[in-house]
Amino acid sequence: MTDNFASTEKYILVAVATGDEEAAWDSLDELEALLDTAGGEAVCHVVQNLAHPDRAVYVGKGKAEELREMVTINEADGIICDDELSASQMRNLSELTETKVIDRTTLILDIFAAHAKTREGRLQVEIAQQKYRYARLRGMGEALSRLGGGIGTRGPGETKLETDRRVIQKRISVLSGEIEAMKRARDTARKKRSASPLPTVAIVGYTNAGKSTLLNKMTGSDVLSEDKLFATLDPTTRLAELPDGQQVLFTDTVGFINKLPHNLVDAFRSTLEEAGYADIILHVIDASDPQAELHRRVVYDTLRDLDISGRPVITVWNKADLVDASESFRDFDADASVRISAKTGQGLGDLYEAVAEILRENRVYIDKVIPYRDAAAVARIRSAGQLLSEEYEENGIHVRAYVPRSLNIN
Ligand SMILES: Nc1nc2c(ncn2[C@@H]2O[C@H](COP(=O)(O)OP(=O)(O)OP(=O)(O)O)[C@@H](O)[C@H]2O)c(=O)[nH]1
Ligand SMILES: [Mg+2]
Repeated sequence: MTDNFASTEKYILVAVATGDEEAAWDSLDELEALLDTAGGEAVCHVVQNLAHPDRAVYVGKGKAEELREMVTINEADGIICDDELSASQMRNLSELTETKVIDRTTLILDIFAAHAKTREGRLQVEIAQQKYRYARLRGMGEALSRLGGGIGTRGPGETKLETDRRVIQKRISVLSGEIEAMKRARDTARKKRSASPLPTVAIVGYTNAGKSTLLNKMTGSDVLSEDKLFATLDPTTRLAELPDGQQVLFTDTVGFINKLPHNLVDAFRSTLEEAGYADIILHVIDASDPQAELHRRVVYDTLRDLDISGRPVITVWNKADLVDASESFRDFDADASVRISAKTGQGLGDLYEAVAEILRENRVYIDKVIPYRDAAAVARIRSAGQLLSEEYEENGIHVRAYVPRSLNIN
């Protein structure tokens, strides 16, 4: 990702604490991880306590003055603020500090732009970027030209981000049309799949929790997993077999983060909707992260924003190899809770058992003779359910099995 730059860009990270100062420092650590993922480097963290962010400048004027000096002393390329800024805040802060100002949203969008691989992912990121720019171009003035190139100005693929509002508006409507068409195609594909349904499990969670590592461990695949934020953007589905022989489809999804830009939630709504159709949601949490409880809440809030509810949830406390065995982890909002290490494989048996148990509850027992002309139904039972016995009788195949309710074997 740093290929575009001759040298690493350096930034001063700034947050306004409106209550819990500790939380503001923690959030800056996360902002630094985001910047690191984007290929930049943080030179220092600054927190200002205010009743609320300054409407005109974000920080107080005096603090802006200090920041200007800090930029000079540290030879920083700019300032990154830990909230989403309005156009005028960005312009004013940029004028007062005489440097480039980026907000948390722009930084996240920049990472998404670099990590989007599929056509749909790229469209989704671009539409979020264009909407963000559209809402701000008019008020940004000088601040926009200060942005120049580098972090905060990169679009997905070859796309150059536009600076003309009319052009942007047209582009947004073209992109929306394409995304809508893809959504229709996906709906059709889902309907087809449900003719022979395997149970599906959606893996969700905070970014860097270990979702992709878990998918790889369970299904022997090699989805990119790394110690970077938002390594995964595009959903990947893989088949796994539970110890009882039941086949299940697992889908790895994009991670969530605190203060996830609304435009991004909206843009990814259609791919994340898939999770809403899953039989089970696996909510992966990095149990070794001191912020695990905050992450847990952010994930539930984001799922609610996406209207994903009413599915059974298994909370997966991951990275157990990094936490003390005596520590206890619970999630009273979940239907089940397991402790695992996706890295070592510890606890995977419990996870499979929890999945199998929920699937069993979703199951009906059948004991019937299926006419020979419907023999295809037996194949469906074999792949989607658990075939206990089959006997070839005069009138057909006598089957005893557990099948998903959705299979509709009559
Ligand atoms: N020690 C330890 N590290 C783990 C474990 N699971 C994942 N990791 C590490 O955590 C980092 C993030 O893992 P990923 O699987 O990429 O996380 P993700 O949830 O898919 O992250 P995004 O796709 O970026 O949202 C990687 O460096 C993994 O090696 C675990 O059980 N123990
Ligand atoms: Mg991932």
